[in-house]
Amino acid sequence: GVLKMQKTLVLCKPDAVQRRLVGEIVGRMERRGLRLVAMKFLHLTPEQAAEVYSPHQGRAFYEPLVVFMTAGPIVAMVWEGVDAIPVVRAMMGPTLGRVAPAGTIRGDFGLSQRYNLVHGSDSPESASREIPLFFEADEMIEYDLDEEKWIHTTVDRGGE
Ligand code: IDP
Ligand code: MG
Repeated sequence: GVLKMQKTLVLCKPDAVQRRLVGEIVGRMERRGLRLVAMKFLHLTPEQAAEVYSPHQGRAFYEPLVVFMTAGPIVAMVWEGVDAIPVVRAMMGPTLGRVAPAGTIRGDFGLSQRYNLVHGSDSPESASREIPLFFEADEMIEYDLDEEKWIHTTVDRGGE
């Protein structure tokens, strides 16, 4: 079929930084075949965290989520790849770590529903809203990875 290249926002949340799991998370994305487009280390203000999670405003977990997301620095990244949005979601596993399957980031490293290590955009619409909250257009680096021709085919090489 036609390959759908997508960009997705990934955050290593404050618990991932504190638990020194950033390299583990980044390494999984690299090894999967995704391509790093942008990355920064930052400490969110409450206003920024509230904006990131504004779709959840009013939910019981919203205020403590903002407190958590501002409790320490985070790593914000954009990753690109074929179907990168659902691929990253599958790599993360479900929200609640203790039911997340082994092999997922949350299932391998977490037990909590709030302290769940990683964020990934859940749809193209979310990615389009979330990426500009962290990155200007000129902070997104487009480049070729020589190995990419071994990661997926292209239409001119017969598709999937
Ligand atoms: P997701 O990160 O798996 O997409 P969402 O439902 O979008 O999960 O919730 C955003 C974040 O809010 C979660 O990753 C988690 O940190 C926190 N959260 C969600 N539901 C709960 C809850 O019931 N208790 C505590 N924290 C929650
Ligand atoms: Mg979500």
